[in-house]
Amino acid sequence: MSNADRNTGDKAGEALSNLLREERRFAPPPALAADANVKADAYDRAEADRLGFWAEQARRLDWAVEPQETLDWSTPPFAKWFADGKLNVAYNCVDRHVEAGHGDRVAIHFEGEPGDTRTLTYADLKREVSKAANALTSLGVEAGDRVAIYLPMIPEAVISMLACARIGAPHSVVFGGFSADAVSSRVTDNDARIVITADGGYRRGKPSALKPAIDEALTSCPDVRNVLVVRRTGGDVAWTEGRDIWWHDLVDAQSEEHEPQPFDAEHPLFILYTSGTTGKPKGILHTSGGYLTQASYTHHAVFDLKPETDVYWCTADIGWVTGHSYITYGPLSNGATQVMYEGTPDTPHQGRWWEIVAKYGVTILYTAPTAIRTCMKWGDDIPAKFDLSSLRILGSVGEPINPEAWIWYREHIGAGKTPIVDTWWQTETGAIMISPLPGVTSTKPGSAQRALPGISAKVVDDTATEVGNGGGGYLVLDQPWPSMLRTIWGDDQRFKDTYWSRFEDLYFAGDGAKKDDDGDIWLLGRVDDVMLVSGHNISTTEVESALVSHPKVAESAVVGATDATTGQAIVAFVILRGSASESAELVAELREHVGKVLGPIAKPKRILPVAELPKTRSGKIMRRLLRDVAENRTLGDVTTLTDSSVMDLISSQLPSAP
Ligand code: 6R9
Repeated sequence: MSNADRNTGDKAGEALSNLLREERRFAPPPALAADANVKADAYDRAEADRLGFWAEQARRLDWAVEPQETLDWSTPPFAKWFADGKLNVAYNCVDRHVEAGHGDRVAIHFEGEPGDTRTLTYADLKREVSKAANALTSLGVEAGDRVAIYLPMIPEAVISMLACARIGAPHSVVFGGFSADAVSSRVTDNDARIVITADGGYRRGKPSALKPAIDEALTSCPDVRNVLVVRRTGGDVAWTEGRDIWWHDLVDAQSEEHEPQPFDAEHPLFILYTSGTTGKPKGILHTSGGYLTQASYTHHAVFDLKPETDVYWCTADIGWVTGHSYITYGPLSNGATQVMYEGTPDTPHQGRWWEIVAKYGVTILYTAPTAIRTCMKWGDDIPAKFDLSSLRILGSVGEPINPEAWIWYREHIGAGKTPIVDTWWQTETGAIMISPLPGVTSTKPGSAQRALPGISAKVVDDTATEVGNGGGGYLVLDQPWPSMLRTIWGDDQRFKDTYWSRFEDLYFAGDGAKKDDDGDIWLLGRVDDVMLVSGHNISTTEVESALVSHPKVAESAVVGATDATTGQAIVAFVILRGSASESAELVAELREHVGKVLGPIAKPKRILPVAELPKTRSGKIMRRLLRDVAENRTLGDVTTLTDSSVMDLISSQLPSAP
């Protein structure tokens, strides 16, 4: 995204439009297009009557009281969708499928990391969710009370979320890899009185304890009454009598009957914290009817789910919004059969994911660019050993996907034929906003392309003026959408300041974007990550994509470090591919390569080969920490890193700055 780009006389800007010169196009397979759940007419219908379109999508759900009112936008930015309707979210995700005669359909094929498996049909899920709902009620949980969930990727994670939804108790899932501090700050912020956790889970071939983090966190959360503990690993746990309760003691003793009560469409469903780059984590609040409408519709439209025949697998963790919307609420509201995997992709071998795809006949796979690039690094021969012919749609989420990784995904995982849906959205948007439709869109490697039917996204400049085709600027949403966040928990002012103050009446997503000549959207990463080099705005994403397009580079992360002459200087951290070895010649070659692809202005000043990059649990590179390294500062907050030792590794590998 760049001012320079908009200035057509600017050579650097022209060179930086390289990404937009990606000319490969992939039309949908004809059979898929012919049978697609959503066809091109959906765009026109939604365009003609956006609210009518969403009212129609709301009818995908079973309402106890059908809504008459679609949107109340009388006090922006506080939206109410379907406000006079009433529904029970868990009923929509479970019971109604059983009532429709699909009780025997598999809801979850669970694959534990050690190789243990469990199959839950929709009838099983209904029993488990009902028992868990009764258990929570027996602990005094009432509608509106918050429940914190800190679990590994096991079925109880989904069961707990649905049990909370069933009794109207908003859940707050905290990623199982987060520290005790992260748990206590979240529990304190939303005043949860009950925590659901496990003794541990399996990661990288061994049990990894969870309960100790809860015990530590709760020393500063005196109001938590009970901790419900799932036994997963069988490891020893410290026990606080009167507070801690085994799940199998309490839940298994409950009745399998539970009558779901309807709640208002605007009843809070969950709070999920996003860390952002600065400040304390924001508790993003989502409510029931609008959220479920859009999670359900987008899952149906973007993944073209056919519940009778598809086997769907989203590799995200439940602690990320992707796990909420595309493991729990979207797929289950649509009656999907899905795979849930507990562990890491390389345990016990680097082909584990592909083995799982072959074993369950997965037809739809949804994962993140970071995982795709990791698989690329491990080598083409690994997926080649497995039968992946069941796959028919591949999805990507979390970061811009480099064209290089996109093509690899299609070729090596999708046999050169599956559509790829690159889905842009955020914790705050609740559900997918910009994405190709697999039966409609001719896809372009690296572009999320177009707002979904019913969604309006624009790219604007500093003055909120929409840019033309070929222009770049800020991504904004100029119309409310059903699954939009309702506020930041307990802080309406921060909600307004963070998202609605940069531009009047527009939701500012914080991402930079460009429009190509067809008007398709290309995401360029967080605007905080845009570099200003000698007066030119250069996006980290573009320089990273240029580096990854070199055959010897597997992954890269680019930051702008303060520089006396140029304002900011481009510093690139690169992970080399298997056989490439580090040398001054290679670094020079990479600089030249970037110069050739993007133009001399984008040549990194320094290129530092490293073994690992610091990432969040959802696979986003923490450029803030790399900036600290590049500018020789002490590191900021590392609590949301997947592996906090990587920063020590990187620091120890680097020569000090010149
Ligand atoms: C779902 C999720 C949101 C931020 C978002 C953007 C980045 C997500 C993307 C993408 C380019 C995509 N992002 N999907 N960037 N292309 N397909 O990731 O939510 O964790 O809240 O992150 O992720 O920068 O603003 P969340």
